[in-house]
Amino acid sequence: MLKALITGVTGQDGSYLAEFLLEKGYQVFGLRRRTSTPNYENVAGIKEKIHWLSGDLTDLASLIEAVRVADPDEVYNLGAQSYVAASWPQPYATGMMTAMAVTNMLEAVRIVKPTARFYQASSSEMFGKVAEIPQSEKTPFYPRSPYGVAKVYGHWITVNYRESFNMHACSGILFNHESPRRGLEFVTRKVTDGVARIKLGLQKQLSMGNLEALRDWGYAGDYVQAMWLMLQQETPDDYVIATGEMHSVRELLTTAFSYVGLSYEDHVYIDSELVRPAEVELLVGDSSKAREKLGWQPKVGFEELIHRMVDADLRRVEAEMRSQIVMVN
Ligand code: NAP
Ligand code: G4F
Repeated sequence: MLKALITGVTGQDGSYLAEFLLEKGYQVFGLRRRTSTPNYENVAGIKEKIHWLSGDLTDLASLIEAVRVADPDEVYNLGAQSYVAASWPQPYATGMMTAMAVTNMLEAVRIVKPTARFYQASSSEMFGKVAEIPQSEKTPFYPRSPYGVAKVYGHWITVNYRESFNMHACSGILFNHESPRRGLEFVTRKVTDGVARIKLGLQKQLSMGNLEALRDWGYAGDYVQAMWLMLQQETPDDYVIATGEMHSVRELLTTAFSYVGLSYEDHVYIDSELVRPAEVELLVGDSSKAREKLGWQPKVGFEELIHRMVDADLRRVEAEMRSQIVMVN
């Protein structure tokens, strides 16, 4: 039986990847750091099937022990401080969790199990102030946030370990991908959660930042398959994963509000505090290499994705309302 170790398993991508690998018959080990309020919501359906290991990406000894216990064939390094906006107020912590942590994880693998295949969660944020449209594996990086800078480090240290130690290390340069499990602070989920609350009468207004930003939004469930495909190749390499379609935050608002018969203009206001110190205005990916070499392609389109997310938030908020009524009675 193949064994996989996933960092960030409680996050959006980690939970979809764990489900995908369990389905394929893998034994899945999940690294979990200690938090004062543990949150297993994303992995609720598979919690008992995961072998839990205690560790923190900033603590090399814990990672060495995790790799020793799991003895993995494949390691997926998805853990990070992943919210771009938080990287300005917390630049050092972001550097430790998103950049230096990659060296820690690579070192743990190199020392304990150098033959294990390694996946690094790189990001389209590395393209930042984009040098060309669309962005491919050949596009130069110009990060625009401490998060983007940290991801560039993580990307290059992965390439460096591949070249220095002949490790099977891949870097997936993934464009934005979303789902009902997306954190509530990210723009798609903030909007779909806001739409559900407004529709159900719990909220009237929604504060937003830059509505003109353009993103290439795909479905997380499709993207974790690309991670796995990368590690099945004989030769390790780097791949852009994207839909190739670009939409603005304004279009996102129109799509989500109109789906429930509302108009975003009646509810949205701009809060200048939400506008970033340096913005990534536009991201759109060229994933032809992944499509040709991995045979990967996205299945869920933008509109379907946003509709699914609104539906899921409507169900969740309604359930919360019902349980509150029961508690009051
Ligand atoms: P996410 O939902 O924010 O999940 C992040 C995970 O990292 C959580 O499980 C979190 O655990 C864990 N983590 C954070 N700091 C840690 C530490 N010090 N030690 C151990 N675990 C730690 O992120 P995601 O959207 O699934 O993204 C997964 C990865 O892909 C991230 O590296 C992200 O930067 C990258 N990425 C994401 C996208 C995207 O559009 N989603 C695009 C490109 C790249 P807790 O529950 O304890 O916080
Ligand atoms: O949803 P976002 O916060 O995602 P962002 O910054 O693109 O980063 C995400 O994708 C990256 C891949 O490109 C990942 F590496 C990263 O981990 C993360 O998953 O913001 C998207 C856009 C930005 O331009 C932002 O300025 O939406 C704009 N925006 C406008 N109003 C807002 C808001 N973003 C958020 N979070 N909240 C707003 O109210």
